[in-house]
Amino acid sequence: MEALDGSCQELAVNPNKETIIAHMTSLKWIGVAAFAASAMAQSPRPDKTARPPAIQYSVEQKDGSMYSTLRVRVNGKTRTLIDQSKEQCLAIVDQRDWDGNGLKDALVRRITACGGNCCPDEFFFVSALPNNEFKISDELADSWNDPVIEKWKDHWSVVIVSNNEGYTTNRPVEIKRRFILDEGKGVKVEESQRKEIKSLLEMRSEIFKGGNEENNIQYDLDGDGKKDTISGRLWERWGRILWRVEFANGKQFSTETACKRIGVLGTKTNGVHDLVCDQDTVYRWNGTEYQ
Ligand SMILES: [Ca+2]
Ligand SMILES: [Ca+2]
Repeated sequence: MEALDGSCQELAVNPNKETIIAHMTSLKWIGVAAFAASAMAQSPRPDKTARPPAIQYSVEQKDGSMYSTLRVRVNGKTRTLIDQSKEQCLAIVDQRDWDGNGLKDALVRRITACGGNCCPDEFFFVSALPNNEFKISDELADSWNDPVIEKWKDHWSVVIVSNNEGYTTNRPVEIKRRFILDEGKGVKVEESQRKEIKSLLEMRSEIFKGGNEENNIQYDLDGDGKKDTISGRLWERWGRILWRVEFANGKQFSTETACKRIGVLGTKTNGVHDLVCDQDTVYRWNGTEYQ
C-alpha cells in the first residue's frame, strides 16, 4: 500500500482531486483507482493486466485437400477465420501489428491458381480488432512476385507490383501500389505506373498473329552504313517476343530474354545503338554482345 499512499498524497495537491475521487468511487475498484492515482502522480507502474493477447495466425490443409483453412490462435484458443469449404489456397506472408493497435494482424496470400502458373496471386489483410473480433479486408492487388514490407511514415506498409503478364500480347502495364492497414481495411496510400522509354523504332508483340510468324525491324545499329535486322518470334504463353540481332556484316546476337517490346534507342554504347526491352530495360553493346 506504500505506493497507493504516496499517490494519494499527490492527489491531495491536485486541483482535479474531486473529479478523480468521484471517478474512483464510480469504479469501485481500488486497483484501478490506484493506477489512476499513480498516473496522475507521474510515476506510472506497469499494468501487467494490460498485456496484449498472444495472437498467432496459421494455415493448414486437412484431409489431403488442396484447399486451406485459415486459423488464428488467441491466448491458446483456436478460431477458424476462413474454412476449407471456401475452396481457397492460402499462405501467410507476414504477421505483425500492421496498424499499431497493439494486436497482431496478418498479410495473407491467396494463391489464385492453387498451384500451376495461370495467374498472379492476390493479397489481403486479416486484422485483430479491439473488440476481440477479426476482420478480413478486401483483396489489395495481385502480383506474380512477393510483396515488399517496409516502413512508410511510421506505419508498416506493403508494396505490391501488379502487371498484365499472361497469355496476352497486350502492351506491358506495371502498377506499383502501397497499402497500409487501417481499421480493418487495406488503404492505398501510393500508386505509380512504370513509364516507357521512347524508342526510335520498335517491334511489339501485339503485331504477331501466332507463334509461327516471324517479324523484323531494320536499323543501322553499328553505324557501318548498312541496315541491321532485329527479328523475333512470339512466345505465345507469355505474349512475348523471342528476338535476335543479325548485323549486316554477318555477326549475330541472340538471347533467351523475351520482350513485349524490343526497340532501338537513340543512345549508343561502344558505338552501337542501345536496345530497349519492355518499358525500360536497356541492353548495351559491350564490344562483343548486348547485355
Ligand atoms: Ca493490429
Ligand atoms: Ca549496320
